[in-house]
Amino acid sequence: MSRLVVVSNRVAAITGGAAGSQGGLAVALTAALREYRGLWFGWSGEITDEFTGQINFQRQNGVTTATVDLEEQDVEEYYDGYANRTLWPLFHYRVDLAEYEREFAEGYQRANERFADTVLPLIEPDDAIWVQDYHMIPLGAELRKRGCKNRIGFFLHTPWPPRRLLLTLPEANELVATMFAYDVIGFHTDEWLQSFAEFVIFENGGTFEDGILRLGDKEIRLLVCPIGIDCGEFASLARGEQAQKTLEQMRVSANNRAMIVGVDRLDYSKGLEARFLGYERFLRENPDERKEVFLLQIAPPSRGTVEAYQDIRGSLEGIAGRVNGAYADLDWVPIRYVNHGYPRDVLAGVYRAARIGLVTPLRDGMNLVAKEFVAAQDPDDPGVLILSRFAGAAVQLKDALLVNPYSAEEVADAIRTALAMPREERIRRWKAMFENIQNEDVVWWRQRFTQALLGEPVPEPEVLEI
Ligand code: ADQ
Repeated sequence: MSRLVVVSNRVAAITGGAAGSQGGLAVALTAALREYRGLWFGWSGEITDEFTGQINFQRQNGVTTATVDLEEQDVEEYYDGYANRTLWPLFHYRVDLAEYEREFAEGYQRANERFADTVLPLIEPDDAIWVQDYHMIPLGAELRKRGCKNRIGFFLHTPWPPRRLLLTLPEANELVATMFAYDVIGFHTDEWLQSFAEFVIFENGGTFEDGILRLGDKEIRLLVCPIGIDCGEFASLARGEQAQKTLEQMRVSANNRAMIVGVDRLDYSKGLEARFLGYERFLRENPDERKEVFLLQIAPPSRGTVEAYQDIRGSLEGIAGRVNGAYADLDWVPIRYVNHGYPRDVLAGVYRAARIGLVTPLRDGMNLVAKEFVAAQDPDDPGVLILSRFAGAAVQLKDALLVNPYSAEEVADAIRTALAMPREERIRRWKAMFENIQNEDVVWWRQRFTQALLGEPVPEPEVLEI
């Protein structure tokens, strides 16, 4: 292979991997690109009056990025529209929130054609191409239409919904058919992979055996490839100076109370309303323990132009206000609700200061916060992870307290159990989870995918089912 070409909706700023600045995915892809002298292509995030296809190249820390501006209609229909109002809710089982508009589907197709036109001249015959996520599902097919013979892989960062749900999408079959252009398709869990295979076999025929989906003369490798974090880096971040400072601050402000922490983008898939209700139930049912705890929820707003995201913001403020109104005292507020992001080293300190990490998405492809929480703990006195069964991460992190996030009772019970958990049990559970996060880290993830993309044999991961 001469090079790796990564295509994704947005291209991360390549900062050279300085601790505290980059997210895990950016670190992972940057490292892969460095190893394979790569190119990273995507939308610049800028909007122009008319699409020109002009590429802006930048060379940073050994990686070349190539970005293109989009026109306003593309952003409205492709990004805000089909990606965030149609596919995101549908892929997270929220058919009630999914908006099915022909303009969105057309804009999505058009933007993908434009991406294909723009990136095609940059591709050399031996390059392997790695397309990322639900914004770009038809990109591989568009490249094939333009004569691209390279190996092309696709990785989905979200869940893949059951067939019955996916069929509510008017162009479900056409969209899925575009995926037959890929050589490899990767999912975080076997559950998402099986849903995809079932859809294809039911709707199109074909077989799925030994990781290979066969459709006529087409062969597509379906790969379980759970994303990890840079565990070593995050753990050392949590021991670093800034994290220690944050930890001390949190300890002082906690005033001997146990901190429960939640960190999520403000998104309906993350189960924040149900989480607040579960915590409220804990407060109601445990009057003696009430003032022994507080919940810190950090949730920076995202996708603010989409109505569902404005609604969830209002609703959460309502619940937090009600809970605080009902239970707060002169010296205690039960929910601290913070609406902005923090640098990763501060976040690491917050995780380490917490007695409980409360990670309860209603549906999540993986969920990296759960892994970061574990990586940041003090091995001698670790906090307890309460994790939704419906996050991809639950497959690997079986030693968390797994809960049904829809059940306020289960969430309340898990909080009580976590608070009472003896240190030996906390250590035992933490060790098992840390080991997994260390072994199946972000380097493992990208190597696994790139191996499959290059047609090399890839062993199945150890744990496949919950
Ligand atoms: P997301 O839905 O964004 O990712 P997640 O995996 O939890 O969810 O990653 C969020 C990242 O943002 C984490 O690294 C976290 O530290 C960071 N973050 C969140 N809130 C923050 C805050 N307040 N301040 C600073 N940083 C914050 C999508 C899928 C997931 C999948 C990932 C990767 O929805 O299921 O795990 O992609 O594939």
